[in-house]
Amino acid sequence: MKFDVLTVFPEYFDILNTSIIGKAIKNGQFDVQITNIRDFTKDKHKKTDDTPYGGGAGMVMTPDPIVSAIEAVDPNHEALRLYMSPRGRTLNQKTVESLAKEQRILILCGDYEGIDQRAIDLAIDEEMSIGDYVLTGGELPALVVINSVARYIDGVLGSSESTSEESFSNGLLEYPQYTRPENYRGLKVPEVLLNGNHKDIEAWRLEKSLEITQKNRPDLLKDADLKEYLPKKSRKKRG
Ligand code: 4H6
Repeated sequence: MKFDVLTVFPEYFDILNTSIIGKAIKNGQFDVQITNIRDFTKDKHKKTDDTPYGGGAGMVMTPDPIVSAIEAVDPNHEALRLYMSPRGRTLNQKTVESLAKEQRILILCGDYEGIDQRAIDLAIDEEMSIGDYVLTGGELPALVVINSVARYIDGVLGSSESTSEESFSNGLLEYPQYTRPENYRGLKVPEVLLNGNHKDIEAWRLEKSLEITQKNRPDLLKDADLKEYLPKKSRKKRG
C-alpha cells in the first residue's frame, strides 16, 4: 500500500516516523510519501494562496501548484485521489476497509479557507470528511485516514490483535476490558471474567456491548449484526 500526501505543512507528518506505523513503513509493507505543494509554485514568492473571487474572509489555495503537484506524483492517475474536506462523505469503518484494498491512495490536504474548486474538478476523485466538525486544515484528517487504513496492513497490529473482534465489526460498541490487578482501589474485575467459562464470558460481553451501544449510539442497534450470537443450529434459518 502506497500513500502520497500533498500539503503545505509537511511537518504534520513527522509523527509517522515515531509511531507504530513507522515500523510498517520500515518493514516495507507501507509507504507514505509527503509532497510539499509549495515546491510546485512557479513564482519567486512561492505563493500558494490568494483572495477569494466574490469577496469574503481569508485566502483560497490557488489551483496550479496543487494540480501540478498531483500530476507530478500520480501522472497516470493510478491512485485513488482523496481531498479531505468538511463537505466530503463521512469516513466510517466500512470505508476504511474498502480503502485498505486500494494499491495507491493520494490525499490532498486543504488549508486556509480551502482550495479553488477547479483543482477539485480537475484532479480529485472523492471528497472525504472525518466527521462533522471544522479544523484549520486537512492534515489531521489525512493522518486519521492513514492510521485507520494502516491497521489493516499485515504487521501493523500484533498477532493477538485483530480488526475482526473490535468495535464496529459486529456493528456494536466494544465491551469493557480489564487487566491486573483484580482489585483496584476497591473496584473489582467482574467475576465472570475470572472463572474461564467462555460461554458465560461471551454472553456477558454481548450484554455489555448492547448496554453501551444503547446508551451512547442507539442509532447503531438497528443495523447491528448479531447472527454470531444465535445458537449455532438456528443461525441459518433466522439468517
Ligand atoms: C477543505 C475546505 C477536513 C478543507 C475547507 C478539513 C475538517 C475536515 C478545509 C477547509 C478541514 C473534516 C479550512 C474550512 C479552514 C474551515 C480544512 N476541516 N477549512 N471534517 N479543514 O474532515 O476553515
